[in-house]
Amino acid sequence: MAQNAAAQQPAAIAAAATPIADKAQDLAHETTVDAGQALTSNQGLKIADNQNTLRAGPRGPALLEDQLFREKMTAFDHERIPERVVHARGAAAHGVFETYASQAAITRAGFLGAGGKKTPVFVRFSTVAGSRGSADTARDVRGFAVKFYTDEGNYDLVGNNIPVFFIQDAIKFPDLIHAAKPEPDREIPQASTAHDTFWDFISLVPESTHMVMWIMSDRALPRSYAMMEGFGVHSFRLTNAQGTSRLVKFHWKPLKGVHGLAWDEAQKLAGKDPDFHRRDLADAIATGDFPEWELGVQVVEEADANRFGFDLLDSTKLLPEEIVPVRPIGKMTLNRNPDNYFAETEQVAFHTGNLVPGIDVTEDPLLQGRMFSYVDTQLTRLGGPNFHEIPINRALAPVHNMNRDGFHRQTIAKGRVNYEPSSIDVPPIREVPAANGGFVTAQVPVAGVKVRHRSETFADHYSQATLFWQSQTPPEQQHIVEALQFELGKLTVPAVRARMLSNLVNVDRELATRVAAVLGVAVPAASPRNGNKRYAPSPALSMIARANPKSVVGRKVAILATDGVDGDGLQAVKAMLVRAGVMVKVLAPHLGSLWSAGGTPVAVDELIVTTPSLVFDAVFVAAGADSVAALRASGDAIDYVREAFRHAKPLGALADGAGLLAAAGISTTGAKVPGVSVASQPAELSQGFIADMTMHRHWDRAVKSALAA
Ligand code: HDD
Repeated sequence: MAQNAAAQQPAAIAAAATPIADKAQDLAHETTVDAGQALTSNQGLKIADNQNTLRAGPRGPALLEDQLFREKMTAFDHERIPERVVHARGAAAHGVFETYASQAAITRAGFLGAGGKKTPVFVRFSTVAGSRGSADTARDVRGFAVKFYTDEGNYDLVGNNIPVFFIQDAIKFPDLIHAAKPEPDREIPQASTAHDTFWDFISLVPESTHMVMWIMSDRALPRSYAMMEGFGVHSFRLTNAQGTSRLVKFHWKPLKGVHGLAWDEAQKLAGKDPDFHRRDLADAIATGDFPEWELGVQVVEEADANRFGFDLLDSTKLLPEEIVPVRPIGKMTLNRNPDNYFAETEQVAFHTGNLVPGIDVTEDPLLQGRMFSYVDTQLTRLGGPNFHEIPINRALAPVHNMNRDGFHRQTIAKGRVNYEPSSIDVPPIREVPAANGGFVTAQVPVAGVKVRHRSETFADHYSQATLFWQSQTPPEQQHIVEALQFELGKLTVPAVRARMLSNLVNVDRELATRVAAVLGVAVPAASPRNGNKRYAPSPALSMIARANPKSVVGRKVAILATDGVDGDGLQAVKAMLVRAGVMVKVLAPHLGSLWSAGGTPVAVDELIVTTPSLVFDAVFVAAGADSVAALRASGDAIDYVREAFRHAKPLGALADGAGLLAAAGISTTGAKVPGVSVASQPAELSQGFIADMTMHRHWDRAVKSALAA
């Protein structure tokens, strides 16, 4: 008997060792479709009455024995789990990562080992400071966390949309987050850094200055998750089959280019459509406009960790792409929306320690602290140590070990042996040598005396902040200045404002002078600063210099019209835009259909008052004398185009539609205003309105002087 069992086991193990290729298929076992089914209790009991509690007579008190009421109410009372202590608000999607060509020369990671190799992924984007119900468009860093379900186990790249971080050592993380989150006495403000405690902390921690420049830029106001870069932030390690390890920085480059919102727009969106980014992501995927990124690497020899004038173990520094180029190694496509927000997006758990053979961590003191926090936090959030069994977290690679029991255990591990080594089960559960795919830590020498001490190589806190400022185009610099004026203008403690200006002077005197101009404070003298490395400006750090002015696919356009519209003209404009891949909506003062000067009625998609210009990328005014006259007389329509103009969006009109732009004070004659175009026929759109849309925004408009909105 015993011999028989032993003979059968290798086949069983071989079958179990085959990874499932597809996460959707894996999750399918867990999904349930309730529609049309009989209503039951959790035990499968069919329920006859879901309207009335059990009570003593029709007007009598409820009875404690009502197990159906109690089960339902208990489930409801415990529906919520603690939100993430940071990154609480997020949205996610499934997708696939495809490797371009084998990276075996630099890493033995199997999912990077062959051209065309596809790996399922789940990606969660998030804001950091706001709570779960806060607005998507808060000025904040965005989380960019990717879980690769590889054949060798789950690999998590838990990054942000900004390549550097506020602090150098994880021991400061709780302080940073306490300072950034709402102030503890009144829990105000929600999802905003514009308050005393945040800037108090920042002003006392000069290493945060570089990151502050990034969050004051439009990087902190992405137009779409699909239009953000992503960064692994830290230096990680890649190790190849020969055991050679190198340092690597990971980059995600969006194929839609990198674009931002206007600050005024972001604030208004927080009220009008707080779900702006999650809606945009879900809609894009539902309509087949799949967000895509290339994964790129900057690879550096271990010996060069300090060669660039800063320490590659310091997460407040970036490695300029002009010094070490980013080499694309694969493409990620997000192509499927989650079926259930809670089960997938809320319960997904990322961890910097979810590594695969060939990818490892470095001694970066920020990353080292993260290696503890991510599992620890899930114990409270997901209620115990078995969160790896939750379907969205479950590896596609087979899982066999001696971890047992604990709250909410799902797996039923057969047999008596829950330890190793053992001789009772034949063959026993076994370790796997590196040569056969086992994980081994990168063999790098470390030595030292135990100290609480920061390396001198981490001491230069300003040179890269200066690099960032000097790499921005004039409109981007103006946005940084305005953001700092706004944030520091909100402070109630003057000493904090003054201290921040002392930091800014160390970045750039002109920056500090422009910020100080509206704050009513003198520009302080620069204080002695550690390090003064001079970098050549890096165009890669500018969103505008690196804009991707090719495609308008997925952009959203509002066409304004009302009764008396030139229907044929409107349909021709719409057809041209749709052919270019644009999503078009007709907006009018009333729903239903518009009578058309040309005969065919035009269907209305949305009301002008319910769907603000904020949720569109560009606005177009249809032709037709009666339609234009009515819109010119409408304050809502005039505000609509003014607001779009103020937010630097492309504006277009067909023929006499230009009358609405003129009524809003936008010049359509004489010298061309950037991003404003009038077509006499629909065919002219490709050279005018659509060409203007490729630029996404026309930040070079003299916005405030041209139009006091
Ligand atoms: Fe973190 C969540 C990214 C520093 C501790 N972090 C979290 C998420 C992202 C990041 C994207 C959300 C994951 C999700 O969608 O579920 N964190 C970063 C980056 C950092 C960083 C790019 C610096 C380079 N984090 C950091 C430090 C610590 C943490 C220094 C603590 C030592 N982070 C956490 C956490 C969270 C988290 C408390 C909260 C929820 C979670 O982990 O699952 O463990």
